[in-house]
Amino acid sequence: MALKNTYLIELLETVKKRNQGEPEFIQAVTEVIETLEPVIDKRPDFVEAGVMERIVEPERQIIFRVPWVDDNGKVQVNRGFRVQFNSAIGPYKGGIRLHPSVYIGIIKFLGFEQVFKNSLTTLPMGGGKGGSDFDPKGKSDGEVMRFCQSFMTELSKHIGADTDVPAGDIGTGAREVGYMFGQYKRLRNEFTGVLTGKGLTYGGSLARKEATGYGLCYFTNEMLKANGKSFEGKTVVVSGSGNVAIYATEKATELGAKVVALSDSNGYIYDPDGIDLACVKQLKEVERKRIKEYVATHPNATYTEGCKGIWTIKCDIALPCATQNEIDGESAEILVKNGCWCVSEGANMPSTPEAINTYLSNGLLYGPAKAANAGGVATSGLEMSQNSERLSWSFEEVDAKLHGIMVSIFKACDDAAREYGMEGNYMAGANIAGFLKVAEAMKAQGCV
Ligand code: NDP
Ligand code: 2IT
Repeated sequence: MALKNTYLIELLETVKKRNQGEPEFIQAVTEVIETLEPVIDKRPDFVEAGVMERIVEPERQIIFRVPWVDDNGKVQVNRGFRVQFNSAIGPYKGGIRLHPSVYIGIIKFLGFEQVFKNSLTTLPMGGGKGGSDFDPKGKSDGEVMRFCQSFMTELSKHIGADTDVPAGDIGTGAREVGYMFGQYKRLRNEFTGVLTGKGLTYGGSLARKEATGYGLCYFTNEMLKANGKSFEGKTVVVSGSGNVAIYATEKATELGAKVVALSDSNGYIYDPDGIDLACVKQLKEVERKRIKEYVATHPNATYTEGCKGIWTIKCDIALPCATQNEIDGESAEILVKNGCWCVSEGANMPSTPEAINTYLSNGLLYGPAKAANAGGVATSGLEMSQNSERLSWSFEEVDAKLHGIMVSIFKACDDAAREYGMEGNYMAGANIAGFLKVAEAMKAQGCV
């Protein structure tokens, strides 16, 4: 989409100049600015209040050394990040990514998207993100613990239950959150809800583990219903085999679909009989093994090296749940050619701009990440509420609240898209609806 508003064109130029070498961040900002054009045309008050210039600049960026000692007694040094992007509607909130590809541009794109996503949840949470280029793969529990303790020793100076509340993301699950929480508690001598995604024995919420994948399916189901369709009897491809992918597979199956593929960063499995999720959970959640091990016990399933080929599998619905830019223009064309009519995003920014253009120009139902995967952080918000009132709710209660939030997010996206004359463009709807609340709050609080 080409911008016409000269103010926004200049703003985007400034963002590009100021953030050179950070293509993921520029990609995320470009999409949002382009879809906000009709809002800005209508709301000169936001321009006057400098909302746009402020919303594309993080409030604070912290970069720090993370030294730790490996099992051979050797000192290792990683780089840690926390980007506190926007606190207009609540304390900074967002996950911690541990992956060798992490650098400031990745954390900034994730923090920026988190601002709009958290706004869509209707809960009072600002946007932030953190991480490190540490790779938990192949490390012993002791190494992961020493890394997490060192990471938290510095991070603890910048976060707090009413300031900034981190959680999981790629490479950060219950084990890592546990080690980080333990270190925070020791350093501060306080037991507060400073992290979410905690274990159930020390303040975690039931259904947080399932929330992103379940929420993705609840959102997608609303989108399908609104368009006279359903999951029933449909063939689904899910990428990744981590937290989001596993629980998206579980809920899609429960809703009557057949999930036939999963992947990891080495390759993908195809099982025409439908994925045996108990086996995947054992392999991934318990044994921390590679997805290719699945075929050893499933003779009808095949394993193929390389991740991209997963998008050549014929399906009705694709749920990318691995990582950013995993579907490019070429893969999107293949999906469409093979009859796929719905893409809904569990991962953050999994589709390149070319892929999104392909979905929209071919009339696919497209559920954008900021809305479709908001169930994880929404349930983190519910964990914060439970921690604050020192109570814990039942699985059913949390799941029902999550469901209600995902239904309302779909409605907000649908309504905003219609209001701005882009009916069915849920990406535009998500960006606009998420933006409006934050923009109003920023304007009301003055130039801060
Ligand atoms: P996990 O670490 O549990 O799983 C990540 C999965 O994606 C693994 O199968 C991993 O394979 C694969 N993957 C990661 N990086 C790459 C890569 N560069 N190329 C190919 N495959 C890759 O993470 P989550 O399931 O939590 O996160 C998945 C996505 O969902 C991310 O985009 C995350 O930001 C997003 N998300 C997560 C939420 C949450 O609550 N956890 C909430 C909202 C969004 P391998 O094991 O080989 O690395
Ligand atoms: O991208 C995301 O929304 C997450 N990784 C979850 C963040 C959170 O605070 O639960």
